[in-house]
Amino acid sequence: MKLRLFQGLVLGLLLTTMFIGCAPAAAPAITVENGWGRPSMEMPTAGGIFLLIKNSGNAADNLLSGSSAACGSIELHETIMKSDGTMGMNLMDKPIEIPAGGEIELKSGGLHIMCIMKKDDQFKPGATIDLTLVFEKSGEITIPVEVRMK
Ligand SMILES: [Cu+2]
Repeated sequence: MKLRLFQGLVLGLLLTTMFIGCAPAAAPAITVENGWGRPSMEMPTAGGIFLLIKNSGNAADNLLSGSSAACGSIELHETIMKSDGTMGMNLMDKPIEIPAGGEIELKSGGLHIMCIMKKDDQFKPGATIDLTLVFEKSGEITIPVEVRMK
């Protein structure tokens, strides 16, 4: 009887150890691809930046903000239909969520990044600029952004 109890304790301890050892903490795994930018037709001092964010991890992450030496500031925008039927854009009032195991495409006519007060000597077709994105959990990720007209 005593041996049985001991064996049970050892087995329980072993299983507990295995469980803790095998359960990875939930975390996002973010990669950013296909970054490119285009000078804005409507706003001479701005440029649009488009890219694909993938999350192969098992927890969501949020894109909070960004920065680039080629821009005075970086804003997260969404494209909206205005009440008069024309398209416009809004500054996002919340972060862009990248779901676990999912991806978010920032594209012309949808969610996108705006380079505000672009530096014309850097943000010009043919140039490649560095863009740093700031994620809530993954921290800073810097990618190259090729500037072109289309
Ligand atoms: Cu915009």
